[in-house]
Amino acid sequence: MPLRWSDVTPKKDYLNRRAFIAAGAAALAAPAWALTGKPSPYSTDQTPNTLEEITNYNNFYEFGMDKTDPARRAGALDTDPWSVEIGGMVDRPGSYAVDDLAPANALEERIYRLRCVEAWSMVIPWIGVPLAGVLDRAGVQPGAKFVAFETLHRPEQMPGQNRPILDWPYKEGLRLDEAMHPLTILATGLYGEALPNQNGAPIRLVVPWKYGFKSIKSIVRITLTDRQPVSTWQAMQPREYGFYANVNPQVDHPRWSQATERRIGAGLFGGREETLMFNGYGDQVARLYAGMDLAKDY
Ligand SMILES: Nc1nc2c(c(=O)[nH]1)N[C@H]1C(S)=C(S)[C@@H](COP(=O)(O)O)O[C@H]1N2
Ligand SMILES: [Mo]
Repeated sequence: MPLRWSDVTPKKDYLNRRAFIAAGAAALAAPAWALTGKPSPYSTDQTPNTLEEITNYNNFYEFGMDKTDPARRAGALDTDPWSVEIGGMVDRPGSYAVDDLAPANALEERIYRLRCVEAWSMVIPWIGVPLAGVLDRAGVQPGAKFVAFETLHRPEQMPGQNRPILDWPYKEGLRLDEAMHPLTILATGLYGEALPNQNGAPIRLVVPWKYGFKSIKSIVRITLTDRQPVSTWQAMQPREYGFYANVNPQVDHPRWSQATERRIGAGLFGGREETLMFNGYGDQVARLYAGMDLAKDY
């Protein structure tokens, strides 16, 4: 049975959280959810990483390349006001507010594994909404086959964008059926709070069966298209990073094995875990790739 947030949260944090609610300390991301703890059949029952781990070990190159750079620098990003431009092959293009895309009463908790292509992993209790519902609201037109995403470009607040580390803004893409899959969410929170900036505030993609780089942060643009978009990492190193980027222990990165992973927080003696096909979500997503050669379409 899927666990509730209160079951999986270390007692200390849970009590802190209760104190936080009692103090009415903030406009919470999900007051309704926090009280009902609506569990999800899509959640793993594995123990989530701590908030400390999830918010201090990040990849967010807009703030630097070290794992601790985002925690130190992303606080400077102004995420309010924020809007997401939805366009391309949709019936209702326009500028959507975050609260409009992910209203408090629609938020769900999804406890997902996150497997970075660098071979480390975490378990993160996201709060968000299925991307499918957002796309349905925008009205996907019949000819659309892919969804392209873009991160904010604001070098004044994202110091990494002043350097040619990547081809800014960061871009990602999904095939339409991947985007519509019920596991695919837009997250606006984690651990029952609004999303910390270093995790991609105010709204980011989470696609748990793909390498972490597909889960693009701080999204400002979503475009429906009939052409396969080129994502940032794919454009940088096409031999190393493909469009699909499904977690696959049988297809090694040219420079390292993908057979195992290091769970953050497992400690020095935690050992490595076997990486699972589709990051363990194969029962739910393998059908999307029937007939494809995943060594070729990596
Ligand atoms: N815009 C943007 N999105 C991004 C990245 C980035 O550098 N910039 N890094 C990606 C990578 S490589 C990973 S593993 C995840 C990490 O998410 P987390 O820091 O919330 O765990 O974010 C992904 N989304
Ligand atoms: Mo990653």
